[in-house]
Amino acid sequence: MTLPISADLIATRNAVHAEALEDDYAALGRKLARTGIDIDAIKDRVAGFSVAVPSWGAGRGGTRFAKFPIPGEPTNIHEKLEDCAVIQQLGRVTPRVSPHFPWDKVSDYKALREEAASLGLGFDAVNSNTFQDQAGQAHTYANGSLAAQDAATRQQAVDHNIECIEIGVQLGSTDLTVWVGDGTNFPGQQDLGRSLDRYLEAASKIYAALPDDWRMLLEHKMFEPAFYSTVISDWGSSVLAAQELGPKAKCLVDLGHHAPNVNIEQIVARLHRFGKLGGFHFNDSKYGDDDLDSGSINPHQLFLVFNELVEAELNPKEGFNPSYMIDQSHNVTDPIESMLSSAETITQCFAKAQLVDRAALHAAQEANDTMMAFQALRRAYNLDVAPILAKARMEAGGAVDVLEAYRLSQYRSRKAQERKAVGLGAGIV
Ligand SMILES: [Mn+2]
Repeated sequence: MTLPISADLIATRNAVHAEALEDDYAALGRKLARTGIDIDAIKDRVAGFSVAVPSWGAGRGGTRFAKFPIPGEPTNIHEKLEDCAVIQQLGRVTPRVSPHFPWDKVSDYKALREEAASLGLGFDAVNSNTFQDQAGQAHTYANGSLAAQDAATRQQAVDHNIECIEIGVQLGSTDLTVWVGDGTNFPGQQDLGRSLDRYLEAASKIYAALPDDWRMLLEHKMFEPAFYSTVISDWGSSVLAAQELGPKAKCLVDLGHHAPNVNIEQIVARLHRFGKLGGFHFNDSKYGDDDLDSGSINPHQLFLVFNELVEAELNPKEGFNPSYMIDQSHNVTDPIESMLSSAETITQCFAKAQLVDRAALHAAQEANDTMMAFQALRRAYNLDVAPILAKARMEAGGAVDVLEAYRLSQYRSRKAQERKAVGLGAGIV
C-alpha cells in the first residue's frame, strides 16, 4: 500500500506532540476515573467509530452564484480517492468513500475497488443522480424523475438506480441512497397526492432490485431545487414511504434538510422507534441546506443527535446500523482540511455522547428532576475529549495534529503541479 503522506513526517510530528498528549490523556483519564469511567474503554470505542466521506466533497463546492476552484483540486474519481486517502491516513476515522453516479463513472469497477483498497479505502453507500440531465440522455428530468408525469422518464430514473446498485455490488457497497429533486415551484403545478403515488410506484421497482443484504436509504429534503413542494419533503413522508416500500427501505437524515430550529435529535429518536433509521448526512446549517462544516454552527445539536444514537444503540429496534457520512460543500476552504476538521468534530460528539452518565440521566428522568437530567448531558458536553481522539488516531498510525501534518506535507501544492486545472463555473455539488 502506497499512501499519499510520508509516514516519516507523521511519525516525526507525533514524536514532538507525544509528551504533551500523554500528559493531557492521563489528566483526562484521572478526571473520568473519578466518575467511574475508564478512559481506555472510551478510546477503544472511538477507535471503532467511522464516518464515510463523499467523493464529491473532495472537490471545491460552489454556491448558486459561483465556484472558485483551487489549484490541485481533483478532477476525476481517481484523484478524489487519493485525496480521500489523505483524510483517512491522517485522521483514521474515514475508511470509506461514498461514490456518486454518473459523476464517478469508470469502465472497470473491479479495478476501481482494488485501487481504493491499495489506498486503504473501501466504498460506502452508492448515490444515484436523477436531479440533473446527462449528455445523450433520452428523457429530461426537468419535470421530475421518479415522480415525473412521463412514464418513460420514470423508467429511465428507475433504470439508473438499478445500474447504481449493480455498480455498488462490484464496489462492495450495501446501501443505495436515493434523493430526488422532484417537486414544484407553483401551487397547482402538480397534484400533490398523485406525484407521491408515482414516486412510490417507481421506488418500488428499485426496491425490488435490491440484493438481500442491501438497504435503500431515502433522503428527504424540504426545499431546493423545488421551492413550493418536494415529493419527499420531510421525515414523515420519508418514513411513510419507507414503511410502504418494505423492511430494506430506511430513512436517511441530512442535518441541513429541515426547517430552521427543527428538533432533529427527536426525529432520530422517532425514526429509530419504528426501525427506520438508516443513516446520516453530516453537515451544519445556519439558514437552510447550507452544507457548512459539521459542528461549525451548532456543535451542541450534533452532540444531542449522538446522544439519541447512543440511546438507540442501547435499545435496538430491528437492529441498529446507521450509515454515517459527511455531506458538505466546501466553498471557501481546502476540502481535505474541512473533512479532516469535520470528521474530528463528528467523532468528538460521538465520544462525548459515550461519556454521558446514563444511569444518572435515566434516574433524573424517572424522578422528574429536570435540572439534574440536563446536567447529566451538560457535564459530558463540556468535557474536552481531544486527547482521547488524538491518542486513538496516533495508535492507528494517524497524526496527532491532522491539519499541521497536512500543511507540512505540502500535498496540495504538489498536486497543483500534477493535476490539470478545474474550470470556472457555477455549481452546487
Ligand atoms: Mn445529503
